[in-house]
Amino acid sequence: MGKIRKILVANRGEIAIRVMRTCQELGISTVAVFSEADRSALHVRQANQAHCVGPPPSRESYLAQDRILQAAKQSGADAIHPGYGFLSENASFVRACDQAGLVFIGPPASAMDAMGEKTRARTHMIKAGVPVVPGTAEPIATLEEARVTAQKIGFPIMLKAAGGGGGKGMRRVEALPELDSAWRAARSEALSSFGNDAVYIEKYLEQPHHVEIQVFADAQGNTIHLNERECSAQRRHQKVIEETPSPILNPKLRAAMGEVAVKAARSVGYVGAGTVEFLVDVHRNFYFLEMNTRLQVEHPVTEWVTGQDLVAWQIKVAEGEKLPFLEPLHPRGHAIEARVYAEDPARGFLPSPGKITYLRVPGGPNVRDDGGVYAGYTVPSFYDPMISKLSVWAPTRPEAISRMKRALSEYVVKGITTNLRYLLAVMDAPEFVAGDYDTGFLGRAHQALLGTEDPRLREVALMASAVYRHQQDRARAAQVQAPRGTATPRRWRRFPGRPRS
Ligand code: MV4
Repeated sequence: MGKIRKILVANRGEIAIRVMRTCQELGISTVAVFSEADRSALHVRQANQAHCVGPPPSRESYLAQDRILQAAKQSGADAIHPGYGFLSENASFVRACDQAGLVFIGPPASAMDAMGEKTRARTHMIKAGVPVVPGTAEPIATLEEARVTAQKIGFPIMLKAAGGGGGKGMRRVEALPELDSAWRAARSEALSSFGNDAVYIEKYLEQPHHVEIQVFADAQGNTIHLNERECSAQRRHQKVIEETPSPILNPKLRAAMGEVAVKAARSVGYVGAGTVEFLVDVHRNFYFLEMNTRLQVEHPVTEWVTGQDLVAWQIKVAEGEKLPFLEPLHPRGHAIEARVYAEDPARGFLPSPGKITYLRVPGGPNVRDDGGVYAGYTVPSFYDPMISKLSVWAPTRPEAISRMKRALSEYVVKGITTNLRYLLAVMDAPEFVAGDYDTGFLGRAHQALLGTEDPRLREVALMASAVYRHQQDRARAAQVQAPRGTATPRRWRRFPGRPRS
């Protein structure tokens, strides 16, 4: 492993830009790949070179391993950074990179294999002495076995797809009579989502928190953690707000979780940046949930409090360098991230692709916008509608919340609908402000967060529109009253008509 000179970023949007920014600082040349829907995307403009890898559907472009590898070869890249999503956790792609002599900036394929399937990961973790949610390590073969096992564990239980993730193929079961139909539903959803109908059982944890630990390992066997991120503010398994430190951890619990996360990573021979996800129950017991073998969307909050560039260290570790920040690391202050989506909260968070006609991105002290769009850009409908991640840092949590509210209120996106107002409402939600919100928070607060329209604002809007119309009409009328005898088009003389937009 030597110095990397050129990196192909096998991704799009904000994360592709994020990775390229660090490459540029390190003097590393960048290659973008793009689909036909992304010709005018910002990540293409950020890169030193760009290769079209296929039609809009991800399967034929960003997920097409051969086309990505071909672009890497043609461009003379010596490494591939996968970002998150797409090919980032695909062990067969890692092997294909290895075979092509390309450095994959991420963990070895064997670590991905170990963590990819939930039941296999649970088996590894139990062996390593990592606490997992009580339940089975192996898939359940028959409905009869499910009945016996569920009764032994005690209801409520959770059926989970072995191949799964993201809440698919997951069913909560309150009591024995419901097991039959839940079993069938979980299996068929698991099969259609993951091509694998294997299902296992866990004890159901009521109102857990989702807390994850950032880990980092180098190829020399040094493994450390960089504290936690609180990610309980999710809706439908999509994170909306992330923060660090978690308001529910104390130093002792943090140290215990960090130690366990490092143990988990070491046990699978992990190298690079990874995240160990835990569920934390009401008694503050914590249980391994899964490991994400990639850089996470929410890594900026960890960068804020540690002052480190995680992408830079991914690259250095891939070059064979030792980790520089062997513990103790002393994270400072508080950071919050809000995900800005092109979606309409009032219409069930329906994606709202389309042309951005005006964009004002917030700035000022300790505000960071990881964006992937620009004014005049059309957000395509083919991909995830996240357009930016807004993150802030402050010495304390209340100050970080104030700063986030200030930054959100500066944000202006016209032409498409965004969740910006919803994000502001989250910052004002009593549960969030109190700092004790579990994974059910956004669901419970749903109506309050959508807010009600202020009738006075409706009146103001009507008046403004009447004034605007009046001015337009006067302007047109002035044009109509052209000097006598000039050749004013006949249609103008009758009535100015509606202003054309
Ligand atoms: C659970 C759980 C309660 N008990 N497992 C949802 C996504 C998947 N990765 C794990 N999930 C859950 N697993 C047991 N045994 C509750 C959830 C859960 C959840 C977890 C993390 C973040 C948000 C969540 C929202 C709803 C349910």
